[in-house]
Amino acid sequence: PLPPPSDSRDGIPVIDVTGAPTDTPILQSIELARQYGPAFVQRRQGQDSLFVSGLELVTELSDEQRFSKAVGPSLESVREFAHDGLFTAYSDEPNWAKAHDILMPAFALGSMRTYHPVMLRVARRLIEAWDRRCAAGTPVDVPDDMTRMTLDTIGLAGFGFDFGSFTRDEPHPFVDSLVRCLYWAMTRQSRNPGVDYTETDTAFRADADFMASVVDEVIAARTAPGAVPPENEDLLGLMLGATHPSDGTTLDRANIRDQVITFLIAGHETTSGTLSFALYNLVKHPAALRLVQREVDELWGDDPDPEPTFEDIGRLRYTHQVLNETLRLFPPAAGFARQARHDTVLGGIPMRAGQWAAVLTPMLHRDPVWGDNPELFDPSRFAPEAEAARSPHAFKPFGTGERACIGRQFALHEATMLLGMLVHRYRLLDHAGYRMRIKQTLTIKPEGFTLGLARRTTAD
Ligand code: MNH
Repeated sequence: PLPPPSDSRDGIPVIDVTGAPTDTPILQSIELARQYGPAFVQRRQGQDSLFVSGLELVTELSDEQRFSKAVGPSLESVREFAHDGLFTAYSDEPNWAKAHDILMPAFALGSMRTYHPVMLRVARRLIEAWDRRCAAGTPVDVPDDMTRMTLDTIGLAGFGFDFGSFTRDEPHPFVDSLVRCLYWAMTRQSRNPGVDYTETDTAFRADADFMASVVDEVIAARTAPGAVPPENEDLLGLMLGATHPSDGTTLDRANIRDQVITFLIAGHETTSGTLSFALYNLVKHPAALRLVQREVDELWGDDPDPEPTFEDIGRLRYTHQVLNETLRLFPPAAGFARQARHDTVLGGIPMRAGQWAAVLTPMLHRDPVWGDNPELFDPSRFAPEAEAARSPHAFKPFGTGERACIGRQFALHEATMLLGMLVHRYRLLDHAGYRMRIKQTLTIKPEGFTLGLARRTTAD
C-alpha cells in the first residue's frame, strides 16, 4: 500500500514512503512511476530523490554538456568498500580518468578475442556441472550457477585468479560477503532514526575486510617472487605495469586494490542476473527458445561438444536480441544517477548545479516508445531495422556517456556464448512453474529460480 502524494514540487508529485519500508526499493519506485508517471519525488525520512523515467527527460539527462554521472546515496555507500574505483569514483577524481585511460584498451572489442578461450573454459565447467545434474535428474539453481560462472570468468580473465566456484557446494565466500555489503549499501539510506546500527555496521566492516583480503590474495598470486605472468596481458597486468599515456605514472597500490574489488563486483553480479533472467524468458517463451535453438543448430549442428569460435559469437544475432530484450525488461543495474553541471531546467523542473536525478531504467524501458504492450517479451524489438528507428536513449541498461559500463562487450560476449551453448545442449524444463520473484541487493536477480534439464537429441 503506497501513500498518496503529500506535496508537490515544481508540479512534480512528492510521495513520502517513510512509512513503507521495503527490501526491494526498486519495485517500490517502479510502482510509484506506474501511478505518478515519468517524474516524481520520493521522500524517505526527509530525504528527497527525483526519479525520472520518460524518454524526453532521459534524453535531456543524457546530454553530457549539461549532466554528468552522480554518485547517489547508494553508490556513496558502495564507496565505503570500493572507494575511488572506476564505478564509484567522482568524475573529477584524478584516479577516474587515469584508470579509465589505462584500462580502456582491455575492453575494446578486439580484446574479447583474448578473453574468449577463458570464457569458453568456464562455460564448460558449468556444462560439466549441469550434465551431472541432468544425469541425476535434479534441478539446477540458476542464479547460483550463473554467479559461479561469471565470478570464475572475471577472476580468470581479469586477474588470472581461479575462484574454483564449481568445485564448491556453496558459492565462494567472497560472494556471500559481497551480497551482504551490497544489501548494507542499499538499506543504509532507509535506516530508522533512533535505532542502533552498530552491529550491522560492524558486520559490514568484517565483510568489507574479508573482500579486501581476497583481493590481496589475488594480487599476491601475481606479484609473488616466481609468479608466472599470464600469456596475454590482463586487467591486473595493465594496472601493475602500464603507465598513463599523458603523465607516465602508474596506479598506486591502494587504488589497484579498489579497482580489483570493483571489477570483481561489477564484472560478475550484473552478467549473472542477465543470464538468469534470459533463461527465465526463454523457458516462458517457447517460440523465442525455438529461434535461439535454430540459430545455434545452424552453427553447431548436432555436434554434442562444439568448439564455439570467437567469430561464432558475433553470428548469434538472435541470441543477442534475446539478451537485449532481457536487459530491457529486467535491467540488473536498475538505475543510474545524473547531476546537473550548471543550474539548468530539466523538462520544466529547475535544477541547481550538483542536484541529481535518478533514471529508473525499468520504467524508461516501458516508455510508450516501446509500443502498446511493453511488458511483452519480444526480441524482434532489437532487430536492426527496429533499433535504427528508435531513439538510442530509449534503452540504457549500461548507463550513459563517458561513465557508461566499460564491460559491456565483455558481458555480452560471455553471456551470448553461454546462452547459446546451453540452449544447444539442453531442453529447459520449467519443472516448478516458476513465478518471478525479484530479489534486490542493489542489483536485481530472480530469487529461487530453478530449472529441470534434459539433454537434447536431434529429434528435439
Ligand atoms: Mn558494468 C558501469 C551495467 C557488466 C564493469 N555498468 C556500469 C553502469 C551500468 C552498468 C548501468 C553505469 C552505472 C552508473 O552510471 O552509475 N554492467 C552493467 C550491466 C552488465 C555489466 C547491466 C552486464 C550485463 N560491468 C559489467 C562487466 C564489467 C563491468 C562484465 C567488467 C568486466 N561497469 C563496469 C565498470 C563500470 C560500470 C568498471 C564503471 C565505469 C566508469 O564509471 O568508468
